[in-house]
Amino acid sequence: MIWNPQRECADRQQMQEMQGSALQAMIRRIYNHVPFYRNRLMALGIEPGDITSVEQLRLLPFTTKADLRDNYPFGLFTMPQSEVVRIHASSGTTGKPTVVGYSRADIELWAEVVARSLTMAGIHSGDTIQVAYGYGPFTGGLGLHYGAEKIGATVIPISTGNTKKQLQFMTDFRASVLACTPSYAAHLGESILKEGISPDEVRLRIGVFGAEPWTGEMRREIEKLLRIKAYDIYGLSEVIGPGVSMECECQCGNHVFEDHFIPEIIDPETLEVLHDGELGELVFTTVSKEAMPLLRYRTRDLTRLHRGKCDCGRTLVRMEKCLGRTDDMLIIRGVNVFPSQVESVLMEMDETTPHYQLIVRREHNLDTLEIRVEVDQQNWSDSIRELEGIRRRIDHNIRSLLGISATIRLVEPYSIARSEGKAQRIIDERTKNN
Ligand code: DLL
Repeated sequence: MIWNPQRECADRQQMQEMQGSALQAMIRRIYNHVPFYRNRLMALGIEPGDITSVEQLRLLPFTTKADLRDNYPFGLFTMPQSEVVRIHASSGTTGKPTVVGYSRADIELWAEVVARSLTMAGIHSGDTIQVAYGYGPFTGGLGLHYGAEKIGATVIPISTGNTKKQLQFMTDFRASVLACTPSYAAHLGESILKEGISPDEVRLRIGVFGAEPWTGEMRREIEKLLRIKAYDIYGLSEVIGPGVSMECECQCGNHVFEDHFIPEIIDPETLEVLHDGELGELVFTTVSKEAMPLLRYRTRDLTRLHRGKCDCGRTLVRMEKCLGRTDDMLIIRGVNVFPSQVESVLMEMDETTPHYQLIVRREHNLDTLEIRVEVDQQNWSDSIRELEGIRRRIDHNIRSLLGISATIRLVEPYSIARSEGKAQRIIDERTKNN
């Protein structure tokens, strides 16, 4: 089933027309109500009436996370507080949080795109959805919640944490869908085994996982652990939250809800717009949000876009699974590496669990990498020779597949802290050393 076939299956020309007129209205809105944007546009000699088609998007200025910080907390809002019905915030690693405001129509739009997302994964009113994303300023919990209610599913708003209770609700209330981060899904999967719960008591059939990068190999690992089909949901608070893009049953990339969020891929250095199929930084323009629209917002996420009809019937542009964030790229002896590439190598191996950490240090101006890999219970042995064999194999695979050398450190089962939200996979000690 397709939630909104008129929008999700529109032909390219119809889509561009929709985008063009929505963009025009959005430019007028930010020009009239947000001094930051008015100044930017005026500096380029652009007036609202000048922008009539989506092709002109590339003439417009970018918005960055720094711009959001500079206008903290409400400087980019287009409306008075009396019309803003919700505020979310994402806690950055440094400094002030990023604040996002929603009008009543924005909340409705959000529920619509999450309803589309859930429907895309084959979820319907007969499902019971355990929402184990955090409820609070983080957009995961409430975002999934409203979308799940919109499709008429039964929601278990359990939020994150308290793994024992998660398992009790999952089995007693017969949850058929689990929504949480992939790392927490992996943890719940291993906890089911650890608690000795019979797989027949778990009725899950679908997982809706996102909020952090995860590889195809991790997907297979989680699917095996939970005996489900796992789908990728992508989003970011600045744009709306979860529901910016979602995988359909063909699983050939995430369909972007481009009637509301227009994606572009740019070269992060030259800022030039790249062609479909080229890897670069994902940029979004929100054309229908009211309270805090964003013009060409640089996400720092790296991916590629693909157009062309999908077997599911949707024509919405697809984005590949994110390779990582520009700020997470490591340069190990001249080779560019993303943590997700390391994850692919580790998850291909049978002896490891889905829990690992990368410790990055800088020595003599070069990044060095230590990989902490948790060995599973079955393969954790007292024999140094056996463990050394596993270590050597990981070392060999990392070297031959990624072309980098790293220090591999095996650690015992359950020794890496489990995350309930976004996993902290990278421990960056570079700033301390410099
Ligand atoms: O993580 C929103 C969300 C909640 C998405 C629940 C999906 C599910 P933020 O906290 O603002 O919002 O973080 C956004 O997380 O720029 C990506 O770097 C990363 N991210 C989100 N989804 C995915 C995904 C939420 N499916 C940032 N794959 C984004 C890879 C993802 N990275």
